[in-house]
Amino acid sequence: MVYVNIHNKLIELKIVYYGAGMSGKTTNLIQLHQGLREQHKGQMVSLATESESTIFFDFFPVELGQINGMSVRLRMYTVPGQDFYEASRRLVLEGADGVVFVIDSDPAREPANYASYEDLCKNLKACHSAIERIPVIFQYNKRDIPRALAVGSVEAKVGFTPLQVFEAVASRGEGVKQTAQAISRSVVERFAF
Ligand SMILES: Nc1nc2c(ncn2[C@@H]2O[C@H](COP(=O)(O)OP(=O)(O)OP(=O)(O)O)[C@@H](O)[C@H]2O)c(=O)[nH]1
Ligand SMILES: [Mg+2]
Repeated sequence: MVYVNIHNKLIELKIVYYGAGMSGKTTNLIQLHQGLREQHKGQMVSLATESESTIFFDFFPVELGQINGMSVRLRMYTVPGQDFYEASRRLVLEGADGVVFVIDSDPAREPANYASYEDLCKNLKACHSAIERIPVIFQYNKRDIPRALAVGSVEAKVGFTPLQVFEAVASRGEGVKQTAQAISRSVVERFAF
């Protein structure tokens, strides 16, 4: 949910990276954070287990600059994908203005991708939102994996058409910026126009 502070002339928009455990959400945010200029980013906060799974969330703010005399800040989050962090996922998703759904292209993770999509829909409802009501972009990550899932297969299975679809190899930084720019543009345009 967009947050507007008239006093400080600040608009904050929330973007959430959602997807199955180990699909590459945190890797996306780390790569994105590394690629941003110092003056445009705040510190990245990550809470992870020793085996690198996110426990609660990853977060950092991005300062986009001024639009119509207001400063625009994006708040970038990832949810923890592992099944047992259900409650944390809902808390992080609350108030999301846009979602990047990160798909693991490993064929063995096909059921996990579908389960995560269902979980996303369910949690959006619990947050009084819906997948059709906010910008959603799909990212097929791990395109370097042999016999990677066909792009479009998840959309066909779940019966949903996202605003845009990107391919990525987040561990090499490929496709990360394009995905982030697309969702950022969508949430800002939706709010501003
Ligand atoms: N082969 C390959 N591995 C990747 C890619 N992106 C991320 N990984 C690896 O996948 C593993 C999981 O990545 P994370 O970014 O921690 O995944 P996550 O989605 O944040 O996982 P949770 O926090 O448990 O939900 C790490 O070992 C990454 O290095 C990719 O494009 N290709
Ligand atoms: Mg993570």
